[in-house]
Amino acid sequence: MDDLRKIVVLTGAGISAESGIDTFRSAGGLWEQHRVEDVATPEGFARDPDLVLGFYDMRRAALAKVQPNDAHRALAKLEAEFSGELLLVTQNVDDLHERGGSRQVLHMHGELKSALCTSCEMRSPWDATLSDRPNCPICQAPSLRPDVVWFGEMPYQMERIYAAIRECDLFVSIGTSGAVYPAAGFVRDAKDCGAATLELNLEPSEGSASFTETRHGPAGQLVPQWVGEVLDSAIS
Ligand code: BV8
Repeated sequence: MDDLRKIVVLTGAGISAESGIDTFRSAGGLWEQHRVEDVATPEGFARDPDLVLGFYDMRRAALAKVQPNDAHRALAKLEAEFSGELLLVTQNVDDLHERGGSRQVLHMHGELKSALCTSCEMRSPWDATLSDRPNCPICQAPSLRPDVVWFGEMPYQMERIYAAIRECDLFVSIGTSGAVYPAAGFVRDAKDCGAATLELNLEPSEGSASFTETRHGPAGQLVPQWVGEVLDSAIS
């Protein structure tokens, strides 16, 4: 852990699991309740917008009932106290990193608390429902959709993410199954650029073999422990 200067952290649904938010692929997870093709693709939205808007309204409303956990708070502590550069990239569309104290969060798959207008293509902070077809606050058209990246759509800020991965000393993946690209490929990109790679996950992911080190257990235990190691080694 010594002379760490640049860290990239990628999080997935597993970091929010202990807060009570369903992951995608665990038993009873989000995708078991809905077919991905029906609720997380542009085609599904075109086919049945009410189903999709209702799916995201339900998930947005559920945010009010959950709290960040020790893993979110530990990453906020790392951001506040690490003397080097940290980029926190999340695949999650929840706001638990921000509510856990992180100030810079890159939501590569968008956010539940943002609405995208398909008419003016502007984004607006959004805490309410969309299935009632409210007007876009900017152009007034009733054309708002969830500001999330569906399958087949380009994730956000990819250039910024790849630039940080190319430069980092350490890439850490937390709570993701490594099933969805391009995020699932970041570990190999990091290794190709000479970075050390660490997986913190409840169980081996699809990409575990690509990591230099893997630790398995709940993020609420593993992440505070790892952050403590990084900050202690920086002091010593
Ligand atoms: C794109 C937002 C191209 C919406 C999501 C081959 C190569 C490259 C791409 C593809 C390919 N084949 C198909 C594709 C395309 C596709 C893809 O990867 N498909 C997969 C199924 C193969 N990818 C895309 O479409 C992406 N776009 O490629 O665009 C392009 C190019 C040019 C121009 C235009 C487009 C876009 C993908 C984004 C989809 N949106 N989310 C929403 O949230 O509703 S995906 C969604 O699932 C998440 O965001 C996340 O990214 C993904 C995976 O979820 P995880 O976070 O990993 O959660 P999961 O449940 O799977 O795993 C949880 C893990 O946590 C588990 O391992 C578990 O063990 C662990 N865990 C549980 N509890 C705990 C824990 N760990 C620690 N502690 C605990 N307590």
